[in-house]
Amino acid sequence: MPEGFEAASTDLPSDQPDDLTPVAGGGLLHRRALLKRGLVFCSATASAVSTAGSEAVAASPPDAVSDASGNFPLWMQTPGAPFSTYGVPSKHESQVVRRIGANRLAPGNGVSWTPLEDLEGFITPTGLHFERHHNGVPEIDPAHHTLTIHGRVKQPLAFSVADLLRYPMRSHLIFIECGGNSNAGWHAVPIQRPVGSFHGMVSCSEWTGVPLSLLLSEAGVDPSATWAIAEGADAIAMNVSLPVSKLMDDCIVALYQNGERLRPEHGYPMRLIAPGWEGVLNVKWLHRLELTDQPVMARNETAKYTELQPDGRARQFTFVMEAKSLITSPSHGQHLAGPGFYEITGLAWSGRGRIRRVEVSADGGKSWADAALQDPVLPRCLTRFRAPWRWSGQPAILKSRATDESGHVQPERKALVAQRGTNGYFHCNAIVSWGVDEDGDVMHVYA
Ligand SMILES: Nc1nc2c(c(=O)[nH]1)N[C@H]1C(S)=C(S)[C@@H](COP(=O)(O)O)O[C@H]1N2
Ligand SMILES: [Mo]
Repeated sequence: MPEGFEAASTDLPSDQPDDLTPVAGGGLLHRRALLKRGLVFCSATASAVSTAGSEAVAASPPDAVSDASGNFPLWMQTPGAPFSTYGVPSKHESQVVRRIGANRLAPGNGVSWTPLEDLEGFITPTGLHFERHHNGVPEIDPAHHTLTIHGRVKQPLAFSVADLLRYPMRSHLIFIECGGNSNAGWHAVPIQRPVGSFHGMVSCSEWTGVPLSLLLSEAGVDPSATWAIAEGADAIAMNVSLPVSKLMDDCIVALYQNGERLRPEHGYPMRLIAPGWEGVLNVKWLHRLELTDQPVMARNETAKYTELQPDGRARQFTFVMEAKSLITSPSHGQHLAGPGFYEITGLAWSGRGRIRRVEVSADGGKSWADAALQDPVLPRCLTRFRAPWRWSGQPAILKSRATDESGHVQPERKALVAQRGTNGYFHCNAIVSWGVDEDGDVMHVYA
């Protein structure tokens, strides 16, 4: 444990007044404080708009449905809009979109980032799940798409979409994170962008499909088959190698995302899901799995997605995404309206399993307090954490630090850089620091 560590007590009786006593430096309060007492953030009801339309109406006196002068808002004076066949967000939320960073000359090669700072909970709405394509989104006719399993198998098999839809399925509620997520963390100077625009290559969905172990067993895996080459049906025929043991363990051929059939940008009609492993292994538009006795040494496991270390050698096949966390609020670009109570909240995840603990610091890492982990805390899934904080109005530095059930502790940036140098580009899981200045403006800092 680092110097100055001061864990929050977990066993205060629920009505202890101590909940509002700081448990760490910089004004961090016990994680239960916001749950135990109401804190008035909103303006008094006399000036507030009516509460009609919410559950509160039934319990409120009749005059609470209109404002103080007895007027109803426009939307209470005419019938509402009719039904829609497929819902879309409110027009008042139209600024909540993926931010695109693509190659100007090849606009299908690039990224679109999840706006993490605008979202709550832990599920990413499908339309905001980040995208990473190496050569655009193919328009696949599902009637003419098959998944072929061949190579070191007893009998090669080809599965149509209709075939796969007849198999028993299972769901994984998991994150997918690109190995290149957060790579601006390697820059010498902290990048000043909203959190989603440099950490937003992580998203969380429910993926449903056919366990690969079923399909491989049908084809009959030859004992000499230790690796498989997975290839997509995009115009780059993107391919990677995975150990057969992972495919047999928990991989699925996903056909559904968040309950509906995959969207084209996420692999329609089928993709590989490799829980907890780096994004590139989750091959989209999957059409071929070739079992072999060695990796194929494709571009995406040699020239890319390997990490040059200080000793001149490169790490390769760094499959697992290590424990990581970040505070999404307050975060870069946000503004604190004034001293007082705030809920610090963010996301934590690990490719090795469940998040066991998230600590937050409001004094640049001198002292730490345990954040509350919001249920559910699932393996290899985003976990939402929360910590109450009383900002004094003085400059503060906020950090979060995740520990997973394997015992991996998210490293400080300095320690990670000392270990790996700055040429690695991938797998940056360093602690993220946000500086709050005396005006309440929040910036990305290295601290
Ligand atoms: N066929 C194919 N599969 C692919 C890619 C691709 O370009 N082509 N990109 C990979 C990378 S690098 C990542 S991070 C994930 C992103 O998945 P998503 O776009 O559904 O978020 O898909 C992977 N699968
Ligand atoms: Mo990726």
